Amino acid sequence: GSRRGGPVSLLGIPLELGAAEAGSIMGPAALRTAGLPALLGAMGHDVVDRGDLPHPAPVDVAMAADDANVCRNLGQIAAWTRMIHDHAHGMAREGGFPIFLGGDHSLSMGTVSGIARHCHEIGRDLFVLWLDAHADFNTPATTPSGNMHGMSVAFACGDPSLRPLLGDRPFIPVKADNVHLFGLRSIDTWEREAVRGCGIQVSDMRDIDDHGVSTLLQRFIDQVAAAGAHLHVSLDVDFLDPSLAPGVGTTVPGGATYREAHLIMEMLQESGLVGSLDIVELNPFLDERGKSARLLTELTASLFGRTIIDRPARQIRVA
Ligand code: EXY
Ligand code: MN
Ligand code: MN
Ligand code: MN
Repeated sequence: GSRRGGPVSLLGIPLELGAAEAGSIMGPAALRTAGLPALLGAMGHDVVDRGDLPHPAPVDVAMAADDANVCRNLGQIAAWTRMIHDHAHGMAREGGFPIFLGGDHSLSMGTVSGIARHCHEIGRDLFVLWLDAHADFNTPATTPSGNMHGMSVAFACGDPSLRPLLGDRPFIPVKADNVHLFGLRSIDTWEREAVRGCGIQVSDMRDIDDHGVSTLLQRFIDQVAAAGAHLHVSLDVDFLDPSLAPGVGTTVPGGATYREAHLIMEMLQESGLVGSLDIVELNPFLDERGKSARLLTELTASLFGRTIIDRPARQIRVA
């Protein structure tokens, strides 16, 4: 059946400048080739594909020189961030369900800040589920690489050194307590210290092995439900095990299984709380015969209600 409250709105973001390796510029095209828009349409959703954002000219960024010098492609990433922020904010305001087709994970600086701005305007809390092998919590002071896709969560949570990326746009930080890093298994030394001190929620792979995705995710869903909040999901391809999804430049062994990933999507669907989605880091140049793009399409279908057989609605427990 069709979702209430406006169409599913797809926006391609062909960005690769935040990553070390080229190729995620082709991500949006691969997700369309894998049939993502057509599948959602066939499931009865009203789908609008807005095409791809154009490549913006770099902008000046009023960042401390020491910080600016370590950020690779800073002027271009800032231009993308501002443009993406404007689109995400506008799409959220229009209603409907935005899906951002990446593109590397630096694009989430724009999507999360744009959604956060809209949530702030309507007085609604925002929670973020970050499905990723990495924490993406580096700052210019901690990054070992200078790659800005490793800084998106730090930016979204309000790191002051990254704030100038957004220029004169109103910046509404996401509360660290409302962010859940799920699937973590690679973190840098100084990044780990920053994550420890800030209140962000973490389910690393050890937690997932000990407790299972169902228990851990249900706890978070209950928090979002109790807050009556908007839930934004940011799905990095490297969350998945590399054997399932080799099409990403930053594979880390020991990732989520096929069944864990589907269960997460089905639980999120049943929660009815997800309002926006990033699908990021797909690198078709590294993929094997479209395998990763196809899996992401299947997972998106699960998030939008495809099940093996109809299931009774899960009782949403409000804490
Ligand atoms: N933590 C590493 C860095 O900051 O360079 C690797 C970041 C990879 C980020 C990928 C997209 O999730
Ligand atoms: Mn990431
Ligand atoms: Mn990652
Ligand atoms: Mn399924």
